[in-house]
Amino acid sequence: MLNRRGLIGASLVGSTLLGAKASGAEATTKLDGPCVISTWDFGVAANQAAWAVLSKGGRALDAVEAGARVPEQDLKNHTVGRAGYPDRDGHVSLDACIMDAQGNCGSVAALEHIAHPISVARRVMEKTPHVMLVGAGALQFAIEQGFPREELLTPESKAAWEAWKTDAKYAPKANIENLDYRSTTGQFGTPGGAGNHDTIGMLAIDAQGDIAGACTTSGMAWKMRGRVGDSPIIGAGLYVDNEVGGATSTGVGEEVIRNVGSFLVVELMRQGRSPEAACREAVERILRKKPHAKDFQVGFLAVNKQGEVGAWAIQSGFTYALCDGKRQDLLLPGKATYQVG
Ligand code: SD4
Repeated sequence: MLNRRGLIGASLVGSTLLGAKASGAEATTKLDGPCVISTWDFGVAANQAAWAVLSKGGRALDAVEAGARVPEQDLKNHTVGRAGYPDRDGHVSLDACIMDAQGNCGSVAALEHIAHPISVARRVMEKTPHVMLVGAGALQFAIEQGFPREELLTPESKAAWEAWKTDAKYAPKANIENLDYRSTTGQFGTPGGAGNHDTIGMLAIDAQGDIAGACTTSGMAWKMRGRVGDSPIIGAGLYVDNEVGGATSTGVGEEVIRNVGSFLVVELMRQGRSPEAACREAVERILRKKPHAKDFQVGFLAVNKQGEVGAWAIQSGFTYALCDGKRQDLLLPGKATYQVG
């Protein structure tokens, strides 16, 4: 079980356990062999589900799908998948994408009534000539594929929405992923808040050295109906290039889309930057264009072909989970341009 001490402890042992090497101010965490990384505290449990696939010699693609399904079905997680906070009209609408080592990808956006959008995204990739299906068409496809149609708005999420409607302000709150998750799981006793966004981005390397990624979210709570964030956009919320590595993002998706963030991180790694340096440059590109974005949160997480991992966020508070054959429960704080709190 993780606790605040566990987080700090993990960050200290992580470097030796996983072999950090210092290069200037930068430290690189390297994972060995098959491995999986993902965003936020709830990434630990998701990684373990992915590890169950990877440790048996399974494919990275199967691993990231299995991993992403964990927060999708976690009723305490507002909001990836079921139990996600709704849009301002009370509709839970989900975004997800998946990408494999061959450059195949699939995506769904503004999908309602289906608890596992990541699996629908995979079907889009494997069963259609398209990359992306949205809204009513995505729902129709999911039902044709045999996914059950469900009511995803839980009583708890409905109550949060009713409470939000009293002042109905749309104000994304930095790090709500952890604040809210920790308050509902009781892990940290950190005060929760009117939760408003939450995403898992996951990247895995399998025993063949192939990389795959997945990203799934209910997006920003209280968003406008029809709003789509970065998470289902290939190149924004997720990108994988099997020659180079993969990247994923979390936070205010509009800022990530404007900069095609995950593609940028992968291209910077291709040019020789470490995962951390690439994530940092992608964050700083957002800030250079829009200095007031410092009040938002955006975090990038990346792994290169050698298993080196790095992350960077606008604000402190971002965390990411790592898992390989040596350790399956590591959680590290993301470095950030601005320290808050
Ligand atoms: C979005 N990027 O819909 C997502 C939200 C998110 O952590 O990542 N929250 O904009």
